[in-house]
Amino acid sequence: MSKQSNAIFRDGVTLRCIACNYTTSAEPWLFLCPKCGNLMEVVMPSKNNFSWDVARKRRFGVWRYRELLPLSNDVEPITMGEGGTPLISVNRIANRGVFVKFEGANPTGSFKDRGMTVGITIAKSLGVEGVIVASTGNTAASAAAYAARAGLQCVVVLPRGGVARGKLAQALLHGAKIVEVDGVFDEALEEVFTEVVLNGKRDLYPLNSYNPWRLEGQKTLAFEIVDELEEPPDYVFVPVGNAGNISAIWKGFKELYNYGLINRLPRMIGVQAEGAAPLVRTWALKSRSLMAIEKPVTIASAIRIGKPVNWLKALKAVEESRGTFVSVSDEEIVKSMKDLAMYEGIGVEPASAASLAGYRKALELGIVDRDSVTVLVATGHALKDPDTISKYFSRGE
Ligand code: AN7
Repeated sequence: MSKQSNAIFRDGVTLRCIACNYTTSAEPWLFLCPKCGNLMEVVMPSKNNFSWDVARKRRFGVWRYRELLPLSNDVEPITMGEGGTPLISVNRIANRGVFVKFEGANPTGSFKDRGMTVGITIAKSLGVEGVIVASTGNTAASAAAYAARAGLQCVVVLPRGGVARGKLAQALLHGAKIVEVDGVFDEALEEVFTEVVLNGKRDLYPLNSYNPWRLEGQKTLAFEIVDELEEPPDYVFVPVGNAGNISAIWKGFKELYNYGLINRLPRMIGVQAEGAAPLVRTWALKSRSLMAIEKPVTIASAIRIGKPVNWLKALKAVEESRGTFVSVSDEEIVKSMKDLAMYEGIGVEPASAASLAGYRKALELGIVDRDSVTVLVATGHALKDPDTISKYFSRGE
């Protein structure tokens, strides 16, 4: 290792188990609790000198919130100006007060860049040869690009035939080594997890979302929403696959609240596709173990995931925020994708349209009301998945 790992992190940052609360020092390679085997989360110091006024003089994006991130100030980030995405009002398809946070505007076209700038910065400081991820596509595209920028190798493990064409093209373009697995994403993740986490291989740093450090970058999505609206919204709708993002966004809001930077919290609504809805099932049955889906099916390939690794984090996020999980059909996803595109000019990939579809479902079910301030997180760009567009959209006459 080229550097003492504790020099990477801000003083006072620790890791805590999400199940048994076992707490230990900040450590880049600790992903599972040594006591009970559950996932770890990053705990920020109890005091923070972050100020909106100081931060707002910096470029809008992930690193604007530097004091709220766990990396020490003298670590030089590997960055492409990720984050700083537009919050777009969608008054033609919804009431005033409903906004789309368009994550397709990130450097590689998805929210994954927020986490990758932090994850790759850590990998670079560790002096490893490269990084490895299992992915439904966007994590692979993002890891490949940021690894290239950092001069690191990148290995991506993908479900064969399960990755949208634009994402696969990005992984190729940035020179990642592509390994395909026969099976769904869950099997690809299992493979990486066994190799790196359980067998303790340390030449490649794993950047899937069981890595709590990567999720720290993704919590900035909450900071940006508050930064722009100047207060928290009532509801945040997030498409859920491996469930890292909804957990990270909630963590961001909670930290702002704990530091006294906001005085109330939004409700988090997780949206899954009907054929890939393990968390909707687990939530509905009030189960304390995951109701996994063996063969997840949906056109939204990004969230075609049956065993979300962050399931417990996400359940806790939704429970603490007094939110809920809803499922939407592929037809509802396509309809929402069309409406965003044709009435608002916002081009998203299918998984991202799940937020709007979920919002419509929640209105129908009386979970939200039309006049609430609501943010729909549109996680990835339309160009990620050109084949779905060709299949469902006809040429205008
Ligand atoms: C567009 O790239 O899991 O619930 O391997 O690409 O944090 O998993 C992608 C996930 C939503 C779900 N929207 O986020 C991967 C991967 C888009 C995505 C999600 C993904 P999580």
